[in-house]
Amino acid sequence: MTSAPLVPLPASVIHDDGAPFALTPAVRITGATDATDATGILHRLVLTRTGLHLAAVAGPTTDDDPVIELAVDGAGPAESYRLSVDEHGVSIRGADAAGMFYGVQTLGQLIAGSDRGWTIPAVRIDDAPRFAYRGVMLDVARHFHDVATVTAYLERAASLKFNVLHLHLTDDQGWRLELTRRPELTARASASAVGGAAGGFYSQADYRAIIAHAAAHHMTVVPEFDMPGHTHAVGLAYPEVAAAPVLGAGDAAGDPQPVAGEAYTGMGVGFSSLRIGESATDAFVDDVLTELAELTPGPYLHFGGDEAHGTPADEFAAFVARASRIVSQLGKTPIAWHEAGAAADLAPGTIGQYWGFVSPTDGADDRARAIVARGGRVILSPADAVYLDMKPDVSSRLGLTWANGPTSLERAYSWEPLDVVDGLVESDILGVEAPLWSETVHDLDDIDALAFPRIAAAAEAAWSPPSGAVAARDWPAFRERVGGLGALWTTLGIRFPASSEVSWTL
Ligand code: TNX
Repeated sequence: MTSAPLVPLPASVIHDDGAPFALTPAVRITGATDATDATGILHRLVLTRTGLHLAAVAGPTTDDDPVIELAVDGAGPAESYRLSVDEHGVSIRGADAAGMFYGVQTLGQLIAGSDRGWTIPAVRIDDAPRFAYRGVMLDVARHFHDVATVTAYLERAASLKFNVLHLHLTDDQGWRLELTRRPELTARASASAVGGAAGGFYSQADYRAIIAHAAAHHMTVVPEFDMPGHTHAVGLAYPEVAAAPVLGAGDAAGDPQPVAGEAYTGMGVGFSSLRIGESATDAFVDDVLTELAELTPGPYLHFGGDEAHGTPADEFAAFVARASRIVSQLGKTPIAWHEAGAAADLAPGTIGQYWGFVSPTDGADDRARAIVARGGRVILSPADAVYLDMKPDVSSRLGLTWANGPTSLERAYSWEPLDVVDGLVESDILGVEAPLWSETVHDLDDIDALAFPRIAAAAEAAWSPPSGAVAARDWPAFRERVGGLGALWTTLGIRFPASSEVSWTL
């Protein structure tokens, strides 16, 4: 076996010459009680992939029972695991529960079908993530995506070792989270979406269900209320806090013009703003951020800050400084899009999410460096590499093209996090996140069609050692490894497009 279809590529993979492990109905899963969750996840993964029901046994087994042994042993860095396979057995040892979960995902990618049945190649893997923050973002504002769609997407992401689900919960087209302090937001501003599609919102119970499902897959939910721009919908509920639309500021050609107090169904950006410096607006911002902090167990709150072309620069700076301080005072770490780096008074430690290009333009890199200078770190989402809503090729029915698109799989893969913003060192980079904006995305099939296979390239940037640092961490080997995942993705129900950049083994 030359290269197993492992994505993201582990830190160390050693293929042994020995015979593979045979996955038969006789195989038992054994594990300490701290591996109980992983036992269930492994059981389901093997069942889905092979149809085999492996029994789990709590205690020791007889010597000749073939076993997959799971253990959480506290050794090694957070989220790391070691996996070894020979013809007699499989062992997965996680440093912690997350590491155990990732070891199980890797094992799922190693299962191979042949005419002699299901096997797992003899291998020794020692693996740990490069970055602590490995995110995917789903825009549930332009089109609403229900709980089932969100949980399906987060499971797909978790299987590629992502550990953050960023939910873009609000935008010009709709407000998607119920707040008891501001009930008019969902009562009056959630029913609309792009193109006149049905809107929707998450009840607080829905939001808790998403968070619980994410936690069971070792993912943290990072919620975003996008402010002070991208707030047209707020004006449908609380007109006193919304500025008049700035026509022509960023509306998309051919789109309907935004009208204050009416639902916006176009795809334009940059025309809306909160009224900065008014006490009604301050009270609104305090309320929504306070309740969001109460509802969110994770450490981060994202307050937006992008494309506020309708907000005067001094007011923008004052707004993001104040919003970042409120989030800090609520005990959370603020995250904002990189434009917030323009504010001299940004709360120290605010995280900046860079969405400029791999080769920065328009000072986007200056904003990112300013955030680092204030003690913050950077999440890299270079739009011309990891924006999953860019068309994968010119003929794609779905997707946009503004970020140097179409974005091929090769381009999505061929960038190095340390090379984007000059002057940043490894420890300045919190991680990598792949956003999926949903102007053209209606349902899970559309999500799969745009996210796959490029999400695998983002996973590798977030998890694996730097490009070229280890064998097989390069484009030719990646294409081959991704191609080998076709069978697993198919059995998991992922409707990925058969990108012609990859030769798929199905
Ligand atoms: C830019 S990137 C946006 C979004 C759009 C996206 C479409 C960023 C922070 N804002 O408002 O949905 O482009 O690709």
